[in-house]
Amino acid sequence: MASIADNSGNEAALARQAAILAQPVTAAREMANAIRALAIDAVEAAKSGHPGMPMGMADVAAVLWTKFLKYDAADPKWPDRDRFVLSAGHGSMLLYALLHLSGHEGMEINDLKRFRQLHSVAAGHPEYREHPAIEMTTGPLGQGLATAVGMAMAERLLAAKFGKSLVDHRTWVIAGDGCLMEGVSHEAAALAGHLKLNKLVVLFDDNSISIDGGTELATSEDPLKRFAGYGWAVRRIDGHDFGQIQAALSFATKSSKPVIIACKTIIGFGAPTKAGTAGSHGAALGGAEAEAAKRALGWEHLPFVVPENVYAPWKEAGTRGATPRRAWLKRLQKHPQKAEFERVMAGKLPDGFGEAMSSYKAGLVEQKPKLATRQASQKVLEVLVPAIPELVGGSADLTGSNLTLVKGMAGVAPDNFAGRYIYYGVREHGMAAAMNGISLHGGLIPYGGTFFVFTDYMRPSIRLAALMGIRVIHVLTHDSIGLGEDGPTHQPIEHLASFRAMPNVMVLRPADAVETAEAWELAIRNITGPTLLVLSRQAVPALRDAANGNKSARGAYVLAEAEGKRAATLIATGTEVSLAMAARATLAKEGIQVAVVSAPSFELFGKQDESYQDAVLGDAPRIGIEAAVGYGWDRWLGERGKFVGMGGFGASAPAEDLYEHFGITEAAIIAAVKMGV
Ligand SMILES: Cc1ncc(C[n+]2csc(CCOP(=O)(O)OP(=O)(O)O)c2C)c(N)n1
Ligand SMILES: [Mg+2]
Repeated sequence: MASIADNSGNEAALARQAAILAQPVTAAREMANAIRALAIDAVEAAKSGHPGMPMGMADVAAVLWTKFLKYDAADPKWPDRDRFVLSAGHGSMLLYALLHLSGHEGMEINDLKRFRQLHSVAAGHPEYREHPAIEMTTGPLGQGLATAVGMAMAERLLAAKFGKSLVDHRTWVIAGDGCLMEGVSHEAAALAGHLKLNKLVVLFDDNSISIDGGTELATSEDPLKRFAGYGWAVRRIDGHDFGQIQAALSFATKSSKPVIIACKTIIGFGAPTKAGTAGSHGAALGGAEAEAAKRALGWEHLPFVVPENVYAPWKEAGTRGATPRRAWLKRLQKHPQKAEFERVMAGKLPDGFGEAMSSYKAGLVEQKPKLATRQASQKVLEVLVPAIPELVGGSADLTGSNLTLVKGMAGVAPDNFAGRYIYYGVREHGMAAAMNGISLHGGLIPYGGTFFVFTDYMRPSIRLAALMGIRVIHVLTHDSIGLGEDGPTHQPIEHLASFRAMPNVMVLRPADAVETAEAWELAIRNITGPTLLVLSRQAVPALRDAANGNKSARGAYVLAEAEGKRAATLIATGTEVSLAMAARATLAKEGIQVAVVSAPSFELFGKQDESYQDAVLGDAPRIGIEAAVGYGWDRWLGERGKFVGMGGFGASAPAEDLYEHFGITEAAIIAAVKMGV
């Protein structure tokens, strides 16, 4: 079969293509050809990009966007629109062409001419926020499909709450061979099948080609059998036969299960020599091949020119949703839950949330509970869950350890979306992607739990959340060697450092119950990116005397000032803050006065002005204390600083023995202070 540098072996595809092209060009094909031509032209102009996928899927996409997808180009944020996710994000020109042709403002022909250029809305891969009709950022294969599962879940959850008259839409996905090979799509598809998300439809670009060549180089599976096993309805069609496409999409809208339609297509459809080969996947066709492709398609127009008779039906398709949208607006006006619906869709928090938190924190200062911060988190949830009805929780099969479930939260089940708690199963990656989808859909705030170490299984989705700037909250317990006996496989060591290195991720490692409440407040209010709540398995004493305001909001603060001039500043996070406090007390008895800084969030501290940072960090020698690797601490410790923490992987033993073994002790802190005095 063909490999990337080799266009041979595509005789069968070329023969099939020739037979299709021998037929007269119908109006429907011409509308699809507009997509192909724009994709060819934009990729030629940029001298980079992926023409093959848009050319292959143009027919399917055209039927979807002209006959089935519910949208109104005049209002791409209409809450009850169908969601369209291009999971095969490399085919971005397909989406840009669709948006342009259907008359979306802000995706003009000049934008397409600037495909892949700096500040163009038509970026290399679709980017959320570049255009209001781009539902999410895609490009890392599989993420789109898995995120779409979350969108479809959100639709069901909101429909259960507000009724079908306000919430009744589908989620459509275009995914390729690559998306279906990626593990995350397996997790997500299994969850979707279990939950019977029947308004989710995946259009599989079944072209049997990826970058290295024919997919038979690497896979022998029948994905439809796999999806059928997950509980999906499956169909196989010729992706260039308009009758079959229409029939399959119609079938999809009547299914009681999620639907996957394998659309047998020819990658690069129309290209005279490169069609059906990996050669059309990810490079400009080249002048001669591009010209010949357009000729073969019967498209005789200059680059970037679409004739009026093709624009007109496309624009009409873009307004198909105007009447249903107006009817929906009328229903909204009369709906008894109008105000609540608008509030949650706008992402605004309910009145009273702030007061509920203030009185809860005041109680903590009184009671001074000794709790693991994961337990403290559960106590916060007991306040938040009733106060914020749009919170939707869950865990990847560690509910009893993450303590993510509180009273009054029913589980979500295939036939019951009135619940608020999702049993994601042992699917961390699928969970993180689905949480992104729930957040992107709007109307809900997702949180989900697992062990901190297993963020390794979720990193690609967390990174996308950071890139898109969306609110998702990860409850990550068992945050260090402090988890003890489960040993080094379960003990996160480098995870704090690695997420601190990831832009736009708010990492919070609270030290006691008050800081945990503050961390949750910050997470709920962080609407511009994901928040990681990094929580302990083991108990910590209460450290705070006052809880007015939110000290954690500045990232780091002086928890206990030195009595007099500082001999040193101890900077610690999470469970190690109480260790620093103990060392401070012992040193004071010896007449050595040190300050303790609690630093729950490096990101937030990094955003403070220099004068605040300087005042907190002080001039005395600094000692960092954290049961993790010291990577990244230099920024706060300076040249004379010392670090008390981990140098490598942990071990299996009771937590106290491990702290002793790895030298994260009061004695070690005291010794470090004395070396500097
Ligand atoms: C997670 C991930 N791995 C690798 C890539 C690089 N990549 C982009 S497209 C592609 C091949 C995808 O094949 P397919 O989905 O069949 O797309 P087609 O070639 O049919 O357009 C690869 C490996 C990626 N974008 N994401
Ligand atoms: Mg493919």
